[in-house]
Amino acid sequence: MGGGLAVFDGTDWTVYNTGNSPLPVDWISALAIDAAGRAWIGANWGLAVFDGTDWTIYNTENSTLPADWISALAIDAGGSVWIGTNGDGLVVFDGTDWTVYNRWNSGLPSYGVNALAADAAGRVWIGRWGLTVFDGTNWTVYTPWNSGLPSNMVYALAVDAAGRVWIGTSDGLAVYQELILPGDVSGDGQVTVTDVVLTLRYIVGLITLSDTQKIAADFNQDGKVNITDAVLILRSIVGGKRFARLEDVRGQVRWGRVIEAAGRKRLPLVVEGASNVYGLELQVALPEGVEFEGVEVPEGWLEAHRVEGGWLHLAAAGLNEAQGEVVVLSLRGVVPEAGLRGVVSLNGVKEERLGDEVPVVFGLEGVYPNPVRGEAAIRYALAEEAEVRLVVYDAVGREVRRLVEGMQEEGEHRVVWDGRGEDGRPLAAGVYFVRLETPEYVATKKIVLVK
Ligand SMILES: [Ca+2]
Repeated sequence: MGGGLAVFDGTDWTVYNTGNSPLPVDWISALAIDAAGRAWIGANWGLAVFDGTDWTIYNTENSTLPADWISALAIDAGGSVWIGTNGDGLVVFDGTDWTVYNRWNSGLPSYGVNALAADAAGRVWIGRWGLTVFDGTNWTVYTPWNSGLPSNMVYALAVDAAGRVWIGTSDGLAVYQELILPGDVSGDGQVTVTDVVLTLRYIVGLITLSDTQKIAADFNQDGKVNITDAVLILRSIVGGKRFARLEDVRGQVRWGRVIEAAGRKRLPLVVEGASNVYGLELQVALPEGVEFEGVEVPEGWLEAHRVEGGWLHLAAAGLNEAQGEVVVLSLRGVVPEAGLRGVVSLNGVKEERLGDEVPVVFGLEGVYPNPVRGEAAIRYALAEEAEVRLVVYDAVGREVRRLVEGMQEEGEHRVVWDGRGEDGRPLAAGVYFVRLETPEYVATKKIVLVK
């Protein structure tokens, strides 16, 4: 007797071993805890999962796990379990399939794995002979010959909340921190117009960015990526010149008169008394029957836009000041005289509502974007103060996330859903429903979550 798995809660030690649990051996060589609180336990006979009640054992006899000697474990941001073996490569288990990476089919420099860690950007760090990082596509190997790693024998790994990688080697402890060049969204080592375009495309939801890319895109480091950053990145490319402060933006935003030409409607967005307008983000609802055809932005400005779920989302930035008709939308259909309802932000600093003269429709107005990648804004309006429940259900009607529960004021509300369930874990791709309930009113909208 002796050995086994011990759990210390601050007061008591609970020991699990072959005598009192289904553990097949007492020698435990790797551990990881997943987001659901389950313990993944590795030893030289396979892998055990303990959820606090039940034990599940995986080994080469009862599963397609390719090796029995488990030397390292880590769980990535998506919930997949990474399993390092002593000599049979690296295995990833997504809950269904076991995928094996080794020297033959990947960039791994050795057959065995001593240590594993997963970072917030979805990368897996692998220690044994050197330090290898796998981003899902590429394998990069760091050794004392191509990096500051003090030894090529890596025995332990951890990633902290700031993204630093702590590396235990045979020759001391090393800490690795990636340098992120502000504005270098593409990660090619320089800041160019491409980075501005990527930022604009990200703002309107055309693309997603990794955590590292978001840090690079957040030029003013205020924790969010918006049109301010796009303008600042653009300015950093030109450099040298003195630019007006984005905070000094002035002007009154309104819709201009709709003009019909060649079967199309031109709807200008006017900034009256504009001063220091260098960037603009616009989100407007397209009424039933109104189709978006295109957009004109000031000369020399860059823009990205996206039309989805009845919404137009536009982000534009430039080095020269915009005045007068800053944006002109080209539309088809019956455009309301009062223009379109929505929100506009100048420089990412000054936000104004548009088209408020249009009567507000009460109820669940929409989900944007839909399909949802990452985050979606759910908009609804209340005719009067009311007790509100806003809940997301899965396709079979199970409640997966309660977004709002309580009294809310009359008027418009906007709630952001991050695609996660009540436990904070990302939900699987598929069909969901968001349901708004007040004592007077119930409405449901379908949401498609994509990865
Ligand atoms: Ca920012």
